[in-house]
Amino acid sequence: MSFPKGFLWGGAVAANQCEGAYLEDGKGLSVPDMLLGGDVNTPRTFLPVTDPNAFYPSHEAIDFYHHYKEDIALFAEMGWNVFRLSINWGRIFPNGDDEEPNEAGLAFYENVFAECKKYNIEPLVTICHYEIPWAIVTKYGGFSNRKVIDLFLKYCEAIFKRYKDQVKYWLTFNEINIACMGEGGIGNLYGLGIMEDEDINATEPIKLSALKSNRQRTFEALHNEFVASAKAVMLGHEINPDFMIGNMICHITVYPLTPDPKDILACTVEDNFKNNLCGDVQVRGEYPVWARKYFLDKGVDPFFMDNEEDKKILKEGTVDFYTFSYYMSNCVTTHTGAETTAGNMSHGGKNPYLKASDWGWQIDPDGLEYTLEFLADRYPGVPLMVVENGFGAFDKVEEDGSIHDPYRISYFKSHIESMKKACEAGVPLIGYTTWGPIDLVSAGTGQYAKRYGFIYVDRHDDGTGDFSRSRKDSFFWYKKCCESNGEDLA
Ligand code: BGP
Repeated sequence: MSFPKGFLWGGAVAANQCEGAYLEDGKGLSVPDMLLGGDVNTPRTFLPVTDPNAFYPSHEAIDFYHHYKEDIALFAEMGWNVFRLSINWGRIFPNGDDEEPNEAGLAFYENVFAECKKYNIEPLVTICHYEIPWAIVTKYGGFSNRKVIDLFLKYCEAIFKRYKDQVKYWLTFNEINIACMGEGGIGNLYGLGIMEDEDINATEPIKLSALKSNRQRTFEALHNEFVASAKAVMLGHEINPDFMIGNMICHITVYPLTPDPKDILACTVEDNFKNNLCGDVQVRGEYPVWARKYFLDKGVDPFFMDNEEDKKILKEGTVDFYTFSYYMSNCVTTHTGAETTAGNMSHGGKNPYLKASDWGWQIDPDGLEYTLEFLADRYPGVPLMVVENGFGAFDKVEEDGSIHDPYRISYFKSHIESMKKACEAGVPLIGYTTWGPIDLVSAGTGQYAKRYGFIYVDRHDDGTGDFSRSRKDSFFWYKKCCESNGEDLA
């Protein structure tokens, strides 16, 4: 028996990358609504005012807001039993600190969950997927302000209560460790809702990588998010003890580039800091033993680690399961002159044994097996779930409308085979949601052209397209996979 009975098969999206309708039914602006598109060579930029002449991809995205019935029917046709989606915080609390939640926003997701139920698809809901309300950025300074913990909990309370009989699986913050990637910038804005005043008031587009950041503020804010996440877990369990509430880590698997012991040490430091720090706090309920020194080495005063009340909260609010995104791996070296390559929210060392996508993301299915087995050892007994994995590529529509995407099928096949080996080795893997089962806006580049879907959407970076949906070859392949519980991968 490879995949256990009841294994969850499906796909994952984020509200801001698929819904569109960015101001409809009372929704307020959120961070991605301020971002322009880029491409593989042109970084995405931030423009703090919505310029009527600029193209903001999240404003219409793929218009899931008006197509959700059709889309969920297609998901059901593939044989899914889970659908990961996020609630856009700004639909529920348009200004982040409103007295009452916005009824139209609550009703929208209620309808979406009802539609899932129709097909016996279990929703897996990310509470905050890079879509912090813009007013929380400008008025409160994002999670660097402790008041935002309470605003987040008020939002959690509204959705936990409203959907307590419709949703069982929840994730608190998408890729919470993005704060540990790169030097502030993108992590600060996407993950923590922090921008320095000078950037907020800018009148020209700013590259996300050029956003100013302050490390001390970043890690204080990350700590506040840990506290918010732990409190949300406790609150959720009070509202419905059957809730399963997990974390979500952007797992960038790393290898030493050479057997030089200095590379091994450097790789361990990188792995600990980028991948393990957040997971340890959320699963074990305390900072790992090396955290204090890591912070000090980075010039961060870790006073927040000694807050006795917070320590108690972190210990009580540990997650019920550990989830992560896995796209690629990178190498780490202390040697100069090594080649680098692009990756998910970060750059890393190029691996001479691996090929990469057109966006430079290295394809490493063995790394997924390695990662699953590593996590099962690190967090014994904690159920694991791969909640993002996928292949962004240019697709070509043939004259007869068909789309042949063998590269995508091959990517998924090899990664699912790796998961199967991990399950056979005893890893408690409970489910798998591919990233972008339907084409959507890329988080990193803001492109439509970087397509992930089994379902093609007629929408393009120049703003053309009629939003119509069609099935790619991979649609039929994934359908066989889901329907056979991962056995038929031919
Ligand atoms: C993850 C994000 C997703 C998603 C994915 C693919 O980091 O959680 O939101 O977008 O990466 O990245 P991209 O869209 O940049 O190709």
